[in-house]
Amino acid sequence: MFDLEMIKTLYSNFGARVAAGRKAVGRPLTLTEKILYAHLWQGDATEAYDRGKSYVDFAPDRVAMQDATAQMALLQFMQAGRDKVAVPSTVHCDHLIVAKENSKTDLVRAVKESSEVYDFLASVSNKYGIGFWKPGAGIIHQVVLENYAFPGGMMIGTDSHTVNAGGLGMIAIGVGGADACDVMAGLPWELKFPKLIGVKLTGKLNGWTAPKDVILKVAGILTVKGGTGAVVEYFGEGATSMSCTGKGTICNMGAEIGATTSTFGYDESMSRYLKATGREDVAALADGIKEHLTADAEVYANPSEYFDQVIEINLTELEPHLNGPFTPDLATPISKMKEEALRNGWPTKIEVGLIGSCTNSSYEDISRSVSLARQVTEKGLKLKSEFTITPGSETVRFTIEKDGFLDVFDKIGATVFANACGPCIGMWDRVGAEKAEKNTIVHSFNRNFAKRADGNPNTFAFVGSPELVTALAIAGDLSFNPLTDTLTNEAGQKVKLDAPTGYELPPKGFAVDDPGFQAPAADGSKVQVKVSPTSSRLQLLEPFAAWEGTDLKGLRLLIKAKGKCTTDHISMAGPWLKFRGHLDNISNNMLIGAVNFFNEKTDFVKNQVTGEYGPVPATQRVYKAASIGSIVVGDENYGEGSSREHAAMEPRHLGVRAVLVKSFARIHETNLKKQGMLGLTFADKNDYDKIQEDDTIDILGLTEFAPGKALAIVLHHADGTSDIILANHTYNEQQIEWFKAGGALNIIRKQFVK
Ligand code: MIC
Ligand code: SF4
Repeated sequence: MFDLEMIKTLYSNFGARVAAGRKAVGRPLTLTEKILYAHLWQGDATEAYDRGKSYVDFAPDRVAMQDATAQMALLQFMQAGRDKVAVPSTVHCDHLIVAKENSKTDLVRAVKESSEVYDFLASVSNKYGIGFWKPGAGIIHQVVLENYAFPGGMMIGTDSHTVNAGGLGMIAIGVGGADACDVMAGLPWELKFPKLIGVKLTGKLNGWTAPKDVILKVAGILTVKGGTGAVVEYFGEGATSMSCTGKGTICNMGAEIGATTSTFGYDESMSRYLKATGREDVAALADGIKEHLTADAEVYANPSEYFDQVIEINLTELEPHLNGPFTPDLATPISKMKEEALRNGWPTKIEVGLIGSCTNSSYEDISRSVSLARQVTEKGLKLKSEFTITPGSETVRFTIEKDGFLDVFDKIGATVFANACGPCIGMWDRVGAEKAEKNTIVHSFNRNFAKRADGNPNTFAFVGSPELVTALAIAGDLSFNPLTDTLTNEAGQKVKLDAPTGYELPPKGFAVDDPGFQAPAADGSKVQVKVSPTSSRLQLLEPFAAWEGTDLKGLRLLIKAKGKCTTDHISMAGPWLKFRGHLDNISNNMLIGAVNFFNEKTDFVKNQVTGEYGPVPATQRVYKAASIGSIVVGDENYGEGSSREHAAMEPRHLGVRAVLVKSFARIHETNLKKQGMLGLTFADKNDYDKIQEDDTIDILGLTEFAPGKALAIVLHHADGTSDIILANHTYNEQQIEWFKAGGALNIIRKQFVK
């Protein structure tokens, strides 16, 4: 068991900290506020913070990193000049494993292909006191839930789905590597005090409906930007009657509505989960302070007085949903799918059903899917689509194998991939994907942006619960509604699938042979970290140059991105994941997925020096070589999706000076600031229309750059006319210092490196 002493210490002060918070705020507190006020960097609260406005310094208990982001986080940490991490931290190897044949073969291949990166991560972890979870151990968020998450704790992680740990009553937040670097270096972590969204769950889940449907429904209501800057707190009888891992699923996919995080109050389901995962002591400690691990009674009795927004969902009436294609907030109840698919021309033949991922691979999820898979044989059916399973951790995989579930899947012809992200992040060597044929897949992951799973822009991906995905894979048909429709079996009879059933936790307990953990050296001072100067996968970082102290003039427009521009569009994953530790090489994917407003094409922009059209990265490299600064213009919710700071570091590295958009997603905006970039928003969103392809652009007001003060942008158009527009920003004093220093790390380095 990890962290027991740390949890004891935290809990021993928790009540007093909460009381100080309550006194400062002057009213009963939500759970979110309790956890936040209990983690103030300064200790006891002395003032009430303004939700959605105040920047506050926090002291998180823990840091988690996955391999694709840890490389950059740790390359930055190595520059900070510390001997050891200041708070408990872990690295998890899960993103770099390509799913192709089966778990064993795929894992062996990945270890061979990525040995340089794994060795680097293992040795940095060993040196600096970081716990290391080997490839095959599982997906970061599942491993964290099983081992580290605890009620009332605060954690940050270099992955947007860190929020999964809200299922165990944490405030767990996804951040860029530079933020993780601060906390590991012993510095406070800054966050704008969030707004609060309360979701009251009444009734009880039943039949085909699963926890996933709660978040699919919430995503439909709030959309991909509705949660921005807010923490979503779930409560009510529907919350307490749900499993802890089900709560994890709901919190996990809260990343898709842009929420800072989501959480649930401590309850019996969490206690049961803690006990089942070998943490009886943590459960006992949590029982001891349980009144502080949920909101004050007045809050849930009268939610609209305490939350900025309240949503109510009756679980008894909630229908299974499918969200998609191409965006996780397009929610369709299964009973409406037939007509919606017809109306929109979505292909209804399902090629592949994929279950698992960090979102949905609990013992409960798998057992419920198995109850459907069993009916294939029992009812003389045949699986109509391909079907794959990616278990979330070795503990889950070992246990479901022991309990005979993998045999059931095997019998119906399913493939079990390695305990890793695999198809969820484009690490899927899908046969025929390069043909770019229009096709449909259904999965239980969380994201379904274009090209995400298999690189094919014409794959229509729909997100559903594992049980619905299983039923749809059996039917092979997107318009099949298992609640009402029948299937024709091999003998020509009409049969109906029984609703799924399963176990919240393994009746005979979890088991595992080798969980895949490697503890760090007690004294890492002798451990050598090697990075070959000729490596194509790892590159030591050079500090970025400081701001030149003047306004930025004569910038060229690199691209005016149209519509959805997620971090997948800015820095694609899949085949590019292999360059996550090499800034110059990965910069060759910069913005290649973004749609150019002027010609509707991707990766095809006008080079203002030559007048010719070409790929975005190559064009930017021409500007860089000629020392011409450039600017990227974007639409709403720019940088939605992941925490990958590469999406901010690549433009920084290649000489883009500013990103000017209608609105930002939270993590990406912070990542830009951290790397010393200018992240600006149009004061008047209509000014987006004034940006022309041949514009030369000045940014004025930087010498008086101050919080709350807009900057002026001059657009010099090619016809000799010009427009002056205003750009807002959210930089506070400290963040302005990051900009001036050329990046936050340049400031940290000064503190530690003598
Ligand atoms: C994702 O789901 O997009 C990822 C891959 O897990 C990312 C992190 C990354 O890009 O490495 C995330 O969600 O933060
Ligand atoms: Fe991995 Fe997908 Fe989860 Fe991201 S969302 S951590 S890629 S399984």
